[in-house]
Amino acid sequence: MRTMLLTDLTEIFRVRTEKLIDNYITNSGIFPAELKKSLGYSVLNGGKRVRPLLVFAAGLALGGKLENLDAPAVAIELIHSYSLVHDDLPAMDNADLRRGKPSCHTVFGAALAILAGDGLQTLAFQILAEHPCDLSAEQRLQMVQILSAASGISGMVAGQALDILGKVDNLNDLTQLQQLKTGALLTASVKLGMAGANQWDAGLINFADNIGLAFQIQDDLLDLESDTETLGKPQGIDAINKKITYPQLLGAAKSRQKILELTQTALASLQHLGENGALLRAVAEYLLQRKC
Ligand code: GRG
Repeated sequence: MRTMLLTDLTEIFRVRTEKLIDNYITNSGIFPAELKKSLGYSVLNGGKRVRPLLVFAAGLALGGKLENLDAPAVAIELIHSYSLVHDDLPAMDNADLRRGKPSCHTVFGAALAILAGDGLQTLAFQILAEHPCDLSAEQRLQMVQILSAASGISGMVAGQALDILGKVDNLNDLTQLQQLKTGALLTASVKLGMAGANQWDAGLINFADNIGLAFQIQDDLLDLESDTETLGKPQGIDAINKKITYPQLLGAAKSRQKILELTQTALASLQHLGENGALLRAVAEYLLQRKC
């Protein structure tokens, strides 16, 4: 029953996000047709939609209006999807499978995959500026600040650069790298939800910081212990690319323990929200159970 409820909630927001994205890509006049196909292929392809879910959960927890959370939910998923397209390129992680399908560049070629990523990235900011809803200009500007800081040179791109440079060899540096590469966007999801609700809550940022790190450790474990079919991306790619990971530095058992501790800390930061924090708690539990 409890699992049913979690599944239903994540499903409702996944479907909502995908309908909105579909509207912006499939039902738009994007030209040329190959570009449009590569955009749709890269984003309407079965992702879990964790970041939009966090936007909705955070915004609704603080009394935000559902319609005002649509633009940031879509924008962050577009940014995340662009990062996956570029991450899979031969010059980066060189992965030929993503979300269970051949990655964008293997279908459309590297040049179009780079352009698809660029297109998704810029569309994200256009949607924040223009999506019809009653967000104020100040809220939209705040969202642009949050998303650009988290995805750009003080966030995800910096984390990816550290990763590509391959110099990290200890736990502190690995944590910094992962906070930038993966954590920044997860924390930004919660911040975008707060901006949509026009409320600020430090507890929610603490929640996001902790589940963000737990998410990455779990990603490392899944890459080590799962299989390609379940993951929808090449299993063992970290070892192939000689990436340093948490299980390598801590061992699998301690990594699992760390995920539980971080999730406990995250949940404790929601106490003051009472029942309003139920959806955020559900997201944390959903992430603990995820298999891909
Ligand atoms: C600027 C050329 C250029 C490239 C940037 C920044 C970047 C490329 C890549 C970085 C990001 C990256 C791939 C981080 C890993 C984060 C991660 C754990 C992704 C998987 O997220 P899930 O599990 O995936 O939410 P789904 O498929 O469910 O959306």
